[in-house]
Amino acid sequence: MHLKRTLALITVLSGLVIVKGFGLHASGASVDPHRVVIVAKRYSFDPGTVTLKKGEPVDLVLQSSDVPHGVRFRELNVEVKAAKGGQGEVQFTPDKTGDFVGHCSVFCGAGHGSMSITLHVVD
Ligand SMILES: [Cu+2]
Repeated sequence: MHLKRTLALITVLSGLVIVKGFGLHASGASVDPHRVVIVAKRYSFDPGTVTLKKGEPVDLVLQSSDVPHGVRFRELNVEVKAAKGGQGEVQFTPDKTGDFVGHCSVFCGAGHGSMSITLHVVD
């Protein structure tokens, strides 16, 4: 009996979440992905932490202010590279919450190994 009731409640609640999700998309002011610009320079990314929403498309722009750099989030299967003084762009939609550490994916010198950035993906 209790299990049945719990299941019914879960069904109702997940229905609400789905409706709410559609509502948000339908009423969204913009369909453009959220644009996030990250500046890379020896040996850091600015900003060092970026907060994203799970399920929300993002346009990640990497700009280099010196030598070529890249950033790779292995767990999210996302990578973007920027040429010397240039920029690169990648679109993706985070599909899980958590903290994902990205590392520079183009060797850029002595401090290359310590170049990292954290993506904070929230619900
Ligand atoms: Cu590097």
